[in-house]
Amino acid sequence: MRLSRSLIPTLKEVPAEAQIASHRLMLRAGLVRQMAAGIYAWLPAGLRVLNNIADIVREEQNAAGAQEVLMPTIQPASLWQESGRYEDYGKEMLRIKDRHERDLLYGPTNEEMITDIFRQSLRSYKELPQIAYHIQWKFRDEVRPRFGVMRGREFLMKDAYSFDLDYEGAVISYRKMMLSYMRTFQRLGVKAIPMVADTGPIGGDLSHEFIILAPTGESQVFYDAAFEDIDYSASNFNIANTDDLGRFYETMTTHYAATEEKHDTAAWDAVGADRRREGRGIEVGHIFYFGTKYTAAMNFSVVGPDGQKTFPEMGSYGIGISRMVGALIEASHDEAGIIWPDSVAPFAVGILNLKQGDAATDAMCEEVYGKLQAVALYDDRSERAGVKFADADLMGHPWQIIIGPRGAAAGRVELKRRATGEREELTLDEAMARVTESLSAKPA
Ligand code: P5A
Repeated sequence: MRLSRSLIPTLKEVPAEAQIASHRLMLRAGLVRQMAAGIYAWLPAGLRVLNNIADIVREEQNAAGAQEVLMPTIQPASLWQESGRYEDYGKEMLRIKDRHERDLLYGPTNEEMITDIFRQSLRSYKELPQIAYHIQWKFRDEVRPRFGVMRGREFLMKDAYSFDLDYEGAVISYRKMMLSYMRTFQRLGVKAIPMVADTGPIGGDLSHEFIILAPTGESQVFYDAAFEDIDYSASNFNIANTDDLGRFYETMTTHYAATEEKHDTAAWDAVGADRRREGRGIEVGHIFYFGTKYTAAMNFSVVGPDGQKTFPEMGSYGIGISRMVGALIEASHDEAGIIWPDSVAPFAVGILNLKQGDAATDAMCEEVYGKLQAVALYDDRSERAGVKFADADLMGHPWQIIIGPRGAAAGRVELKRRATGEREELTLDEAMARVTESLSAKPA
C-alpha cells in the first residue's frame, strides 16, 4: 500500500485515554479507533494483523482435525433457556428484542448453539468424535471495558467445541486442542504457558488458561523454566497419535505453572531455584472440559455401541484473536513503537522514500515497491525523513528499506531490522535477497 493513499492515521501525541502501552500504540500506529466503550473499528493495518493471527489459528485448528463453521452473532434466547444459562449470565449478556418481541441475544460464546447444531444432525456414536470451530465476534457487556482491545465488549474469538462418545475420547480432544494452541502461540512468536484455571460461567471439571508473558500483563505468574525448551513441533509430537498426546500432556502438566490466585508456595519451593521463573502474563486462551453439562441439559444424545442413548462429552476451547493483537504488542515493543513478529506484521517491509520528488529516489522506490507490493507499505508522503523514520518504527515493520538521493545515485539502499535496530548499507539486489529470504523462511 502507498501510505499517502492509506487510512493509516498515525498520531504523534500519546492519547490521554490509553493507560497501557499496547492501547497507546494501537491508537498511535493507526490500527484501530474506538467507536463506543469497548467497541473498536479495525483500520487497514490493524485488520491485516487481525487476519494474520486468525489465519495462523485457522491453520493449526485445521491441522488438529477441527472443522471450520460460521455461526451467527445473534442467537435465540430459547437455546440459553434450555441450558439454564439465560438467567445465570446476568448483565454481561446483551439482550435484544426483535419486532415480534422475540428474545434474542448477541452471543458471548456458543456452547448452546453448537450443541443444537450437532443435536439436529447426529444420531450415532459412529459419527463421533468431532470438533468444530468458528472465528466470530462476541459481545460481553463487561462492567469495566479497558486496555483497548484487551478487554473489549465486542471482541473476536476463535471458539472450538469437541464432541466425544466418552471421557477417554474427550481427554484426547482436550489434549489435541492444547497441543494445537502451543503450536499456534509458537508461530505467533510468543511464549505461552498453560496453567490450571477456574471454569467460571462456562462450567466443568478441568480447565487451562494460556498465559503469554509480557512485562505489563495483568496477572503475576510463576512457572518452571522447563516450559521454555519444549519442542511442540510435529516431529516431536504427532497430533494424530494418542500416545504422543499423552506424552505431550504429561510434559505440560508435570512442570510447575500457576497464576497468583493458584500459587502453591510449597510446590514452588520444590522447583529447582535455577528453574524458577516469575513474570507478568496475559490470558490469551482458555480451554474447558465439561462432560455432558450441555448435552444432558439440552437432551442431545446419540445411540451408543450398546444400543443405549448416551449424552456426548464436550469441551470448548477459546483464543482471544483481537486480544492477541494487544497482547503481542505488550510482549514486543520499545519506546519508539511496535516490534511485530514476522508472522503477523501488517506489512513485512516499510519502504521509506527520504526525498519524494527526487527522480532517482522515486524511481528506485517504485521499483522496490513494484516487487514487494503485497507485503510492503511504501511511505511516499511528502514528509520529512525524520517523520518517516519515526512512523516506520512506530508501525513496527520487521524490515525497513530506506532510500535517499545519495544511495539511489549509487544503486544502494539502507536495510534496517526493526527488532535489533541493525542497519546495513547494501546494493538493492542484496537488500531484496535478504528480505525475500526472510519472508520465505519457515516460522520458528
Ligand atoms: C471457550 C470457547 C470461553 O468463552 N467458550 C468458547 C469458552 N472462554 S473464555 O475464557 O471466556 O474466553 C476465551 C478467550 O476469549 C478472550 N476474551 C476476551 N478478549 C477481549 N475482550 C474480552 N472482554 C474478552 N473476554 C474473553 C480471552 O483471550 C479468553 O481467553
